[in-house]
Amino acid sequence: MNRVMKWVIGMGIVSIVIGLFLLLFTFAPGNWMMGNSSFMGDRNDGGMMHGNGGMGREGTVELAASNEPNQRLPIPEPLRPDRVTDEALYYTVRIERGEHRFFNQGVSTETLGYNGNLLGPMIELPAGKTVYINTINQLDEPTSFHWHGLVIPGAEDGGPHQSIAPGEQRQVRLDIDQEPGTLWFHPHPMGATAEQVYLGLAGLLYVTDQTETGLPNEYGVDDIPLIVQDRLFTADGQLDYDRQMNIDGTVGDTLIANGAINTTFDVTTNTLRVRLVNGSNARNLDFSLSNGEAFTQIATDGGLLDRPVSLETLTLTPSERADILIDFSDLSLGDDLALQADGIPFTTFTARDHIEQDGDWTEAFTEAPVANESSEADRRLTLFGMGNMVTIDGKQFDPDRIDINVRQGSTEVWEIYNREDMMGGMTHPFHVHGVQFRILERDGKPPPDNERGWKDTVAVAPGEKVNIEMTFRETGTFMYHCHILEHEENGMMGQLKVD
Ligand SMILES: [Cu+2]
Repeated sequence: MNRVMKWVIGMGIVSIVIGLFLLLFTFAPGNWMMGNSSFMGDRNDGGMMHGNGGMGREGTVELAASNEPNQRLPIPEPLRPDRVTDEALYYTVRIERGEHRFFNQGVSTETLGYNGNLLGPMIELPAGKTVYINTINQLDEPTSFHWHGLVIPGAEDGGPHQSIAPGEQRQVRLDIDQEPGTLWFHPHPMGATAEQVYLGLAGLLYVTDQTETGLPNEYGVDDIPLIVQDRLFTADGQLDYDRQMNIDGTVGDTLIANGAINTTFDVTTNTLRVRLVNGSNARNLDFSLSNGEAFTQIATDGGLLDRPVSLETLTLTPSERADILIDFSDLSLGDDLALQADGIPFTTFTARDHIEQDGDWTEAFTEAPVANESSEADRRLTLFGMGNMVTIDGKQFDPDRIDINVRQGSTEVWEIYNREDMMGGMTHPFHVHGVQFRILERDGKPPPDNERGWKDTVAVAPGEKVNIEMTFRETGTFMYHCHILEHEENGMMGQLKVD
């Protein structure tokens, strides 16, 4: 063997050793952090979740299938009004500490909830009515009640300026005047939003009206909500926000639907309407059916789409919603079909009956589509950064600074630009309080068909420019921010004042 050959073989061996070492180094922490989500080594030691740099960010913790036994999907109870008059409904919502059993065996998890241990009731808000909600804070820390997606004055909006001290209560007045849709409510206090949501605070708001659309609308039967969230549990089954927190968005390996793991639902009709809410702190969720078949999206954040859209995959970023219809008419009785997020099934539907529903839901979409016509931007906003260094227009949130002033009744087009950083950047779900908007353009092109409806949150990918158009009907101070809750907390938020 000549020297050249020896050198080649030698270098080959060295490369293999280095390669093996790199492989081990790359995958060992991954395996250590993945695995099965039901009982759960404590995978957080060593600070792997903190400051994960450019390493995939939201992908730091992968979703994993859970081997928890199946359980029935909890359906949040509709909240009974304390009182109803011809013009008004009166509700009471209290925030309280609780305990919830996520796991078949083992411990209770310490949680937060609205009128209960976890999540909250479904609050019906009939269009045209005034709704008074007595909000009570039974925690030992400040909170607020933010009505996400409602078009209401800034003073009722429940942003960081409407903090409620421990033991205090406050009545809000909500005049409901917008399209029927699936909205939600959650806390929004300075510095504690992400943790309070993570521990369980999220509830449903259904704006309703009397229009007969033919769409499935029997709550809990052929029309069900699905608040989908990812969570990471400690070895003793707790949600420990301080340890699990990630400055670029806290993510988990376990999917919960309406607060439960591996849920099942019996379908007794041909068509099931599912109102999806991505209630995660930070994770984008790609929804699909386990049989690969298409489903039909009929609504966006704030109301029905102009036209129903057939999709095999639907991505929702944190706080985005979508109503979808799933067709069970081709399934045999007893057949299962699972809804999955990022390929991980989390709710299994079983065809139990094939009852034909009344009405023809396609008639809900007979109106002419609203033109999402492009027009010149009135303002340009730039989202930038990651971790603690997230900014909008180079600034971090200051509660004493108004960033944008607009006139009541004015209509504006905002261009939202997500400027890439050296690592490429990440998608920011951009949310504006107190309005519903239309997406006019994505990078100069019309939005996809399933975004042609009312929106209050829009995903903006790295490098992308999205134009949205909105009319400011209500006065007051409103937030606009990234709905990755940790980015919001880190200052990726501005204030808009409408006079
Ligand atoms: Cu963000």
